[in-house]
Amino acid sequence: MAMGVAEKIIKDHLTAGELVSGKEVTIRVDQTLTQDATGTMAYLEFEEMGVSEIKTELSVSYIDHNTGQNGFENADDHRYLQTIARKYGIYYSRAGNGICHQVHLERFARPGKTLLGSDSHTPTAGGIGMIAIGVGGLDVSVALAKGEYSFKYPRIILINLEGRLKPWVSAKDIILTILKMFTSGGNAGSMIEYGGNGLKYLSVPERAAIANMGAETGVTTSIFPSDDTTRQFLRAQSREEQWQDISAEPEAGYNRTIKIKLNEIVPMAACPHSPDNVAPVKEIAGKKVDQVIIGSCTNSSYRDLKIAANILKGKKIHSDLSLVIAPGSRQVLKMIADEGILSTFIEAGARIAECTCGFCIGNGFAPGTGAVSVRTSNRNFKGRCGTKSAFVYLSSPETAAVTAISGVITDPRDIGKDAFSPITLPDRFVIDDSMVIFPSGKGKEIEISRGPNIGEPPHNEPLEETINAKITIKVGDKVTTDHIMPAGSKLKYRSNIPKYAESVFEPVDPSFPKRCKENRSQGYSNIIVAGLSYGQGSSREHAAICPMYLGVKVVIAKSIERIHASNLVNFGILPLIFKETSDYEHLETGDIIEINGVRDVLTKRKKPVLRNKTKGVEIILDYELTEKEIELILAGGLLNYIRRENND
Ligand code: MIC
Ligand code: SF4
Repeated sequence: MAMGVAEKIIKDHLTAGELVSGKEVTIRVDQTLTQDATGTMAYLEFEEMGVSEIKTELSVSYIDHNTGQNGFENADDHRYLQTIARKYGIYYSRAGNGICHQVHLERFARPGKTLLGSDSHTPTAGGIGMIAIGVGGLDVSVALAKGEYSFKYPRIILINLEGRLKPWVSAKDIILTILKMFTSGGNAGSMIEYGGNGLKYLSVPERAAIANMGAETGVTTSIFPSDDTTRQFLRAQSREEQWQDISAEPEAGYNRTIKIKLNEIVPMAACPHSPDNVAPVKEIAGKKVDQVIIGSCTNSSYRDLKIAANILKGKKIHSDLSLVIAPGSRQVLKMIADEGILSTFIEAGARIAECTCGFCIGNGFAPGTGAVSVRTSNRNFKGRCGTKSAFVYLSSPETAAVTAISGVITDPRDIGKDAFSPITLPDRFVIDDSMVIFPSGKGKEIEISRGPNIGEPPHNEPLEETINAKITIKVGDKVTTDHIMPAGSKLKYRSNIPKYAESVFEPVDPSFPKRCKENRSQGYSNIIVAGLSYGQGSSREHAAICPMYLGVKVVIAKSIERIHASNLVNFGILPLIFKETSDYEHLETGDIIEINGVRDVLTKRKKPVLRNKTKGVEIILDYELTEKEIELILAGGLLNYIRRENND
């Protein structure tokens, strides 16, 4: 049967299951990536598995999220990560080397391979023609220990990009257009494959920007073919021997096909407070802006900074606004320095930030009260930037750069076609991997360094027969993992669960942890009730671990996003969905509820019935769990399950 790009690679890596949408498949994992904010917990979990070596071809631990090192906790985490990397033969990309997705694309991503990463934007590497999936830390630690990953085989959507973009319109505008079409919810269980004659005009970093922000639609991943453009990119990175031709066969079948004419795309921006709240820049033009930031794993490549510099050359930024440039990697930084692009930014009045995530995760550069910030990043959830009252717009580097000059949101096409010159990538990027510590083969004697802030991953108990609980919180639609587990200044507690758990739901209802404790002291478990697309956004498994630590046993929602749903299962929290969404109205915070015989119900694949004792109503619930996931839930999570397996 004729196969598409995704199908070919998955088939090539299949160790169990069939390629049928919705059915569980297990694939070999060739590569993993972690970053410091999710990595510490992932490696602590990996240590619990008691294996002596990793089973992947290549694994990289990146330090990029929290590099500000306010307090000792951060530096201690980095030291822990460095020693554990050396012990187990994992590559270690030091702070300052760049953002994991950008560096991985430049130096490690390979067409035809599979990558599992403990960060939701891992699909960025799909731009080079690999299957790259974002998951929770525990899934990465299992992949390190076993070399495998199981997931539901997705429905594959083919997006054909036809024709060519007009001047001043770029990859970010394509993905924002797609986000407008797809929205940020309801796409779990799908993946996107790109094709079409327009691909030849899109470089690998541009493809990567599109694959990166595919994460905001909630799809499992996005992938591009590996063609001559890919080969050229790898050649410029001195890795041409890693290229292989991977294209879809002409008769390949897809669950859905969409055509996008690139010459019809116009500059777009995601308006506050959701990446899918997309509008043409023309419609919002004229809005006064206080801050512009060009950076993040979406738009911080050499191409992105060069086009921004072309716009800023010889100009000064508006006096009422601050411009920040955060290059994606040390390679990008070195190249813009060598070519004088950095000077252009400095002369224009830009502030230069480290090559890290920083601002994107609310770690510095928080806008002022009620301020407007235009950023090239991928998430503008309320408060994520560090200021609850701020308004964040997401745009292309082109839109960001012209806006920095004019002081108001501006359509880059206003500069005029004549000023436009397309960016061509260099024949050779500057290559210097000296900020990566390579595996030495001498791991055995390494002693792992553990600072006082580093705890142990908590375990859950096996699922009870009857759930007797109080509804601890009821939230609405599109509640993100940033709402559940804020990052920013709290990032340093990622390896200290008791401390981090004090911040669960802080942006929504800071009294949540206290209520959890009260309910437990009265003999009740805790339950979270939510609307549509619960757990969007980040892959942070802390959004499951910390609620678990506070005694949350069940989440009931209208729908739950993919990565968060697996994180819940991994930590033994039962993810249930309403059979009838209108039943959401029958549950309120404080209601006492009971679900009887839940172990038996799950084992026999029956529908759980919830009795709301406070309101005197019964509600039928449902779930989307594989056989394996049910076993994990019954065991109280994946760590218990593995421990049991090891003891058998
Ligand atoms: C994010 O963009 O929210 C993060 C920070 O990169 C997260 C991971 C994390 O919370 O550590 C992600 O996207 O997975
Ligand atoms: Fe880092 Fe932001 Fe990318 Fe997350 S989205 S990996 S915080 S740059």
